[in-house]
Amino acid sequence: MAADGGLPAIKLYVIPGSHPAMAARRMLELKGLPYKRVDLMPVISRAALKAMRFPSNTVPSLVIGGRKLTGSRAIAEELDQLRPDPPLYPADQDERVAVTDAEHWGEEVLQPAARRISWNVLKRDRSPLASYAEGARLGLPIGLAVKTAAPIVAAASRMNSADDEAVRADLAALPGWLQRIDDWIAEGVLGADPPNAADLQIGASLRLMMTFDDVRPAIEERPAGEMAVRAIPDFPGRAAPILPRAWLEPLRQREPAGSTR
Ligand SMILES: N[C@@H](CCC(=O)N[C@@H](CS)C(=O)NCC(=O)O)C(=O)O
Repeated sequence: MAADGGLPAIKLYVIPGSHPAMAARRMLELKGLPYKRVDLMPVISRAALKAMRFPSNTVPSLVIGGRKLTGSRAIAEELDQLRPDPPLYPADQDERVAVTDAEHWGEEVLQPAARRISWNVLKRDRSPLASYAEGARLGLPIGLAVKTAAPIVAAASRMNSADDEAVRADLAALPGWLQRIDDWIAEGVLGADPPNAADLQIGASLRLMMTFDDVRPAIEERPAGEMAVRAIPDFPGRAAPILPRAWLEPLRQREPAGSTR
């Protein structure tokens, strides 16, 4: 069904604090497409999306003119076809391949790591949850949602394998990942203005990681962090330091930017 102005009606299903959902929100904003946002509680979202017969049970999921699709990459491609300007993918074929490769890596490597770190942090202390739900309409008061969130946080940690060993390994890998992102920025694959699909995919994961006081200092002052803030200017949520100091050691050992040693 067409919404006002001949555009199809668009409804985006998100979970507050979800980084791929935030990437989809930015895509719609950048393209100037009006849409209705539906906020879902984590874990419960799976049953809701399944009942609505989306292709998969994760967010972001999108209804567009009655058609249902799931996944940040599928959504980027769909929106680029619906409204090509500003483009999320370069017109030049080689550049497009480079951006799509970076986008895939962002979805497959960085996105799950950011998710594991988040649930591990929130498992240790649920009090920051409300800050991630800022502006969300969950159908119950945010305070109540947070108070009753213990089983949801436990289930989400389990479902996303956010165990200590995995998260410690993610943090050890992060400096190498950040270098890879900085390199892509130097090569012009990332850092486009307006942001491309890979900037939004990778930027959203970095922005989520930057809500953690433990991790933000390792990201914010490097090109990767600056790119992420340009791509996604607002990302709600903040969690005070909580992770074991030893896990953060690899993040402190970075050579100064531009060092060739
Ligand atoms: N890689 C997919 C997956 C998205 C995904 O796993 N989303 C999470 C939220 S960040 C989700 O829906 N989780 C369900 C849950 O928490 O129960 C994408 O980019 O769209």
